[in-house]
Amino acid sequence: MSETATDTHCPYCALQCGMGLRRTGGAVPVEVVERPGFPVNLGALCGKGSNAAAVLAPGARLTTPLVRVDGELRPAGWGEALDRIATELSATAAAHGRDAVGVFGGGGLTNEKAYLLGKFARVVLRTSTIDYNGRFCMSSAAAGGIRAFGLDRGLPFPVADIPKAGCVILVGGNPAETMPPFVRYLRELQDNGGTLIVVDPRRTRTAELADLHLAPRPGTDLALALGLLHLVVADGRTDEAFIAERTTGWPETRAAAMAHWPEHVEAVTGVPLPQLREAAGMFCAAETAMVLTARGPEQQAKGTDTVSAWINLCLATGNAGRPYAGYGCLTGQGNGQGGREHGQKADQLPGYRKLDDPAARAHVAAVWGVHPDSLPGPGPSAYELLDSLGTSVRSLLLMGSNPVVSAPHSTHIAERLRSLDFLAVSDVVLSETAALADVVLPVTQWAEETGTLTNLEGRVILRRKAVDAPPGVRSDLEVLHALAGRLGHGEGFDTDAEKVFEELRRASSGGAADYAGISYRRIAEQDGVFWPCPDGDHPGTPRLFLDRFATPDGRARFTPVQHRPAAEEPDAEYPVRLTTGRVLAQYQSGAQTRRVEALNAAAPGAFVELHPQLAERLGVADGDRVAVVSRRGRTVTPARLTTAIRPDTVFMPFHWPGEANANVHTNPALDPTSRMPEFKVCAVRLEAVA
Ligand SMILES: Nc1nc2c(c(=O)[nH]1)N[C@H]1C(S)=C(S)[C@@H](COP(=O)(O)OP(=O)(O)OC[C@H]3O[C@@H](n4cnc5c(=O)[nH]c(N)nc54)[C@H](O)[C@@H]3O)O[C@H]1N2
Ligand SMILES: Nc1nc2c(c(=O)[nH]1)N[C@H]1C(S)=C(S)[C@@H](COP(=O)(O)OP(=O)(O)OC[C@H]3O[C@@H](n4cnc5c(=O)[nH]c(N)nc54)[C@H](O)[C@@H]3O)O[C@H]1N2
Ligand code: SF4
Ligand SMILES: [Mo]
Repeated sequence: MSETATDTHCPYCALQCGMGLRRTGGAVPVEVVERPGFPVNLGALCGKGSNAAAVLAPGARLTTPLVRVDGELRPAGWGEALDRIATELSATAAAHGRDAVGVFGGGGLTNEKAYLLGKFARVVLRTSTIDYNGRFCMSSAAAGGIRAFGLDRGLPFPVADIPKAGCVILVGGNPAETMPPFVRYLRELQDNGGTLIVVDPRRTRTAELADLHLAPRPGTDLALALGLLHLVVADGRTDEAFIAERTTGWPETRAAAMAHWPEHVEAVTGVPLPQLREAAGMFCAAETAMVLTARGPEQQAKGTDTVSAWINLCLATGNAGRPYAGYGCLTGQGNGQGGREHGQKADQLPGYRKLDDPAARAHVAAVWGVHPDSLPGPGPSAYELLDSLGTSVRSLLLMGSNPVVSAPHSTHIAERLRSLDFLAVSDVVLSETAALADVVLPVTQWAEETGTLTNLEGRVILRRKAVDAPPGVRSDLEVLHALAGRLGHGEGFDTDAEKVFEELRRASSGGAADYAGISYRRIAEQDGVFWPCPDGDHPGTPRLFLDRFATPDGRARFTPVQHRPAAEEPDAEYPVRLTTGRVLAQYQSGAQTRRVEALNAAAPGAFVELHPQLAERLGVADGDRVAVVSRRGRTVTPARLTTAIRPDTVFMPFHWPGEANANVHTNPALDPTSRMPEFKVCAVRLEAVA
């Protein structure tokens, strides 16, 4: 009997491609089918999406709780596992204080889960120690956006607006591998006569499409943006009317840019001056233009200032606050956007409210039925939290992240996790981090549950349940409900996602990310609703800032910024820059995608990408094993030779654990504002391995 497909979305990245799921009755219980009607991807999926169902098979995933006994993880009942967690978390709080209990969340969690996890930390554990992996993802873009516009939403316009711009500068993003269906919008831009400039130290598949590719040294995007602004000012191409009417702070920013001579910028970035001039010319020639950043410029210890520098370029040329123009960030994880709006971030309450704002505390405390003074204050950022494990933080509840593979200086973080008194992990698979836990909880996945996520456009979409989970598996919401109950909070932790969403609507009401007018019914009827949407009659807000920016005076703020070197520059001992990122067929720490045969066939293992000139000096041929050595450790992987990378730079993807793990090397130097680690540049040397 053939059955109609359930409309839902891919479990992976922030594009949240629409897909259909049809039940099979087999070991892989559903198959992925096209959902051509969803406007963002129009039926297209990448290989991760089309193969997503494989991880639903019982053989690929966890189906029973595990509890560590005599040093080994053994199958256990849910009662025993939950009792153990509740007992250990209480014991830690009693012995070391409430902040010694930590919570670590993930940007892949639905809005409902992220909301309830934050509430669990603040109301049940009453700990300030909560943050999430989104800190490693878009935190610099968020900080830069708030600084300039008073609000952070990845893209302030729908993706379908991108082809209508005259010029797009894409800085440090490789959507041809990280969001393939998105590439259609870049192609349409060019078909419409618009130009695409890609800034990346590597000539990626995305850079191949560009009209102009700038290949700076990793970590020099801030200088590059200042150089472009300098050229724009020197050529008299600023939009003085826009600057006067809609911005503040231009004189200081103008002065800062004028101090950065293009010749100096050429020397710092390695981008030839004629290319800088060409880029500035293309950007200014367009009627409307956009700058889009992704992790390349953001994952730096100066990521926030770098984002500000690119926003300054937009503001100076009048490319903000009007249609088909502006600055946007391509968010990363499935719910990278919503995950930072509803309270799992160290400094935030639901609705993108600030935890240190008395009015915000009063509003949310009223929804939660607690006294505002009982809410803890802001806590440490993700890396600082992980770094303090085993010292000030003694027990950790982790939901939706695999930091053993994905955190910077990963060997250090693995050691910190091992030194905890107690670690509980809820996951769908036995990740490298779950393997270190004292208790592992097997939870339901995307196709087995309902919930909302907010995509890179700020569009709130609905994940629909298509199939029952195997017996023995429970949802994250059920986990939080059960733990809250054991810790004295029988009420206020619903297990029904829609009921949690109804509470989230009230908690977010009046906040910057206002979801009050969004309902499951409206999302289904409208193919998603864009926040802010303050009431049921409000249509939602696909385009932000058209009339005013979200600052107190309604004007966008310039921020004067200065270039500075990376936290770790090459020297005689470590002469090469290492940068890191992604490949098409693997997702993040690989916890899910390394369990999918088709994806492993396409991307079977780690490698280090280097230029033939560098390889020749080392005496290394394509495929040879090469050691990469940094101040933090050593990895051995095959060499992949390509002329597409700068000869002074090497690249490693971070999807694999162990001796191939790129994060053995990455430098946990943090951005002072966003607390983003410097994933995108550190110093290494390479050695041929016999
Ligand atoms: N296949 C796949 N897709 C994914 C993911 C995945 O793991 N795999 N993860 C998702 C998530 S969470 C995210 S955050 C996004 C990330 O999406 P992207 O930002 O597109 O991905 P990255 O590969 O991290 O980085 C993009 C590019 O930055 C370049 N780069 C490195 N250093 C620098 C630098 O200093 N300056 C500049 N300008 N560029 C630099 C790299 O060469 C790389 O090509 O992808 C999402 N989609
Ligand atoms: N060197 C280097 N390191 C990086 C980056 C880089 O560019 N370079 N990028 C950084 C970025 S942008 C990101 S976003 C991080 C991501 O890094 P991680 O946080 O490690 O991301 P994932 O691998 O997606 O881990 C998610 C885990 O949660 C599980 N999971 C999935 N869905 C659910 C759910 O609904 N509930 C529960 N309980 N578990 C679930 C998955 O099985 C997986 O084990 O990596 C960062 N690390
Ligand atoms: S682009 Fe992202 S959301 Fe779309 S199918 Fe691929 S991983 Fe899934
Ligand atoms: Mo990310």
